[in-house]
Amino acid sequence: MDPASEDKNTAVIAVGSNIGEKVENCRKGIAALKASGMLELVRQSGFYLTEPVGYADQAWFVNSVLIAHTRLAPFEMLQFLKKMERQFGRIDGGIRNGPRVLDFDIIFYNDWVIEARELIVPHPRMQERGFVLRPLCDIAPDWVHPIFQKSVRRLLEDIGEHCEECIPMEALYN
Ligand code: PH2
Ligand code: MG
Ligand code: MG
Repeated sequence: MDPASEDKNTAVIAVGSNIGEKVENCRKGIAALKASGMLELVRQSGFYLTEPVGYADQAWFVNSVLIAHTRLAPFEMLQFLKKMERQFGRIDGGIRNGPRVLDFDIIFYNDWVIEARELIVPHPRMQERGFVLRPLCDIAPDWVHPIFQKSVRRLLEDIGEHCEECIPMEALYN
């Protein structure tokens, strides 16, 4: 094994915005993650325009998913991502599932299962969310959910018809 990869973890992070210049917010947020040097971006999905889930009376979201290598431990990564959200004007609290300038959620962290008050990994609702599974299936269809023991592709198939609208943004300009 490459000795340099020994303490390297692989995380999946979901990115979302539904306030203001949504694509720009996501792009700048992702650029800030890169610039921090705390994460090394391995892959990024395209952007999707997605119907709001959980709280319907709000604007559609722009969503994307990233795969990153990091030496941050899960809780360090959570604190770091929250700090980045605040830098983009995100205020703690607010409506649950409500509008946000920038949202970073940890979806997977290696194949670890974490069930703490502050952090649950895999993300406890990712298996219901097309806005996570659709973009993730584009970049890591074979990633296996460590609890359900199903691939991302399979989880996406399982939600089938019960998926909110997720429109690849390239499709809007063709
Ligand atoms: N995020 C939520 C709640 N609902 N819906 C979509 N389409 N995309 C999101 O990123 C999203 C959501 C809570 O963070
Ligand atoms: Mg979220
Ligand atoms: Mg969040």
